[in-house]
Amino acid sequence: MNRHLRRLGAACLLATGLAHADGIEVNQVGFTPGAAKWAAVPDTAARGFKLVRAGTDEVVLRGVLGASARWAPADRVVRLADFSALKTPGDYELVVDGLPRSPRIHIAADAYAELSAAALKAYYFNRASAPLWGVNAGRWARRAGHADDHVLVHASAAGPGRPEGTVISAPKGWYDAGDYNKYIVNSGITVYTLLAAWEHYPGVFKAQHLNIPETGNGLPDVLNEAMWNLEWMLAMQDPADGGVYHKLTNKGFDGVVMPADARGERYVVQKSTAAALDFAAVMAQASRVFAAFKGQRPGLSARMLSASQRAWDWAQAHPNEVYKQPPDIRTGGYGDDKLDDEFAWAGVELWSATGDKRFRPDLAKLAISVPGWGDVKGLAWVTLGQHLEQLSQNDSVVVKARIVELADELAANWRASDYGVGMQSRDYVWGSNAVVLNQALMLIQAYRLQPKPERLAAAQALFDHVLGRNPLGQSMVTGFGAKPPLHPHHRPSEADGVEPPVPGFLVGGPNPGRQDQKGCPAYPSAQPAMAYLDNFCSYASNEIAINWNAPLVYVSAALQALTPKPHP
Ligand code: 9MR
Ligand code: 9MR
Repeated sequence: MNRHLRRLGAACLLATGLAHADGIEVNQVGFTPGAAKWAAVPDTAARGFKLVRAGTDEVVLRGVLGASARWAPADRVVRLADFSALKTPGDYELVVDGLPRSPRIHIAADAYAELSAAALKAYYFNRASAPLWGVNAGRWARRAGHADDHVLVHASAAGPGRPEGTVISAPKGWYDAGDYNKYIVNSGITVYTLLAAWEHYPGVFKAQHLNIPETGNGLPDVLNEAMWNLEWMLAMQDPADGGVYHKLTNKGFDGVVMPADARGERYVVQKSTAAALDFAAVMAQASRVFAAFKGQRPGLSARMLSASQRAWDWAQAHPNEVYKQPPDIRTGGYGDDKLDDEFAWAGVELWSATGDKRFRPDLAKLAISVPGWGDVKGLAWVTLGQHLEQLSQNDSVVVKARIVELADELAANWRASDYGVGMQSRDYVWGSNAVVLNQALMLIQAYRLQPKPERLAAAQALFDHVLGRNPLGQSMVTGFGAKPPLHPHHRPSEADGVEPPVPGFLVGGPNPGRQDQKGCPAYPSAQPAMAYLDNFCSYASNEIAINWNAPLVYVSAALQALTPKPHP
């Protein structure tokens, strides 16, 4: 395109307010050799496509484009190119006459090793209460923020043993997101997903060395990193009654400063039923996981199990303490008034850890769904599916059937999608990229029980969606792909004076809700799958968050471990 035409293009874009994604869209990080592989091609008169060795005209594969079809979530006409037949490791480009070449397509046996390690290291970068040293953090080294050893008990959390203003200590943990607060509810699903990844794919994580301060101490780094948050969570339980504070927070959000320069007073706020149950679930799961490391961590597993049971007992006695934001607190709510899923999840984890039937929910009455921070019943099914040996024959039939029922629905969405991605318009909500990956996570659960190839293919398609096969042609992970996010709503990335953002973070993604800061520029498109803005001001589409990164860790490890190796 000459400069004149390019300007004209820009003018059209301004005039119509529409983004013209005129490129070929493809996963920009790569594929394992045996993976299903697609690219999306803008509507074109061409019939065929070619794969060439990157930077050359050497053709390695030819194929025919799928029919033109309009994909509703973006209201765009596209054609699909299936190049799954290309299984030889290397770097390629997809070529269609009349269109610019695709971004580089990388095929390698270890295609996701680096991504999965970076997605986990992102948690290290979000640690509270510790300096990030140059040897571990490179150019993103920074001073410690938030010691959290002088935290005030807020009026909403006061009780006889700890009246308002009592000073407690609850250091460590991860900052939740682009803000510097720490929330138990969101920690629940996050730690669960990381520990599940470890339980399901130990081989991937044993091979991983994150270069964090604990690396080499005899624990795998995924557990070292999870411990950073688990230690904080343990300190959020009131020893007097077993109740768990909903969050540790400032009164309002900090300015755009580095952690060390954020000096607001810190509070623990209201004990809630959701916090107690999410805590109980994760501590029971962690006690199971750390039981295998009694040598390295004597007493830890038992301590976690007893903390879990005390939180469970508190929740039984306080079954409806819904979080209500006090008037002087303005940070994230994570409020949830539907608690049966939390009860079921905590019950399943405690039952799995102890074998005690009194914890077990009635499986016949427990529905299944794609998990999120406020809907955790899917996590109960993940644990049940992983521990079929603990179940009766009849119950294990129920568990398999329920997981397969959800996966079949997700696979059907994928089959029916003209873009080859099972997301529906309604799925593009605040944090949609995590909806994408949690859908993939649930498809993978069914694949683990019954390895039908279409389940893995549908999961791969969802994974591709956040790595570049989307109508924005955008990788949604900082530091990865040809066009990654550059301005995430992440205070350290914005305030550190380092050009690239901290790597390994999944941004929230397209969200037509547009609940952004006032004055944030218009999005390039209002279409659900395109309502995204790579700007710091757009926390509704471009923030990062611990619960969103966790399925990125899980799915990248799973696809790395599960994708069958092609026959030579
Ligand atoms: O940084 C905050 C982010 O973590 C939240 O998701 C978001 C919505 O609650 O709010 C952000 O903080 C903004 C605040 O709400 C209003 N003033 C500007 C803040 C961002 O710079
Ligand atoms: O992920 C949360 C999303 O589901 C909610 O719609 C949104 C508004 O309540 O809040 C999101 O969580 C934010 C939290 O409240 C504060 N830290 C940043 C989180 C991600 O934006």
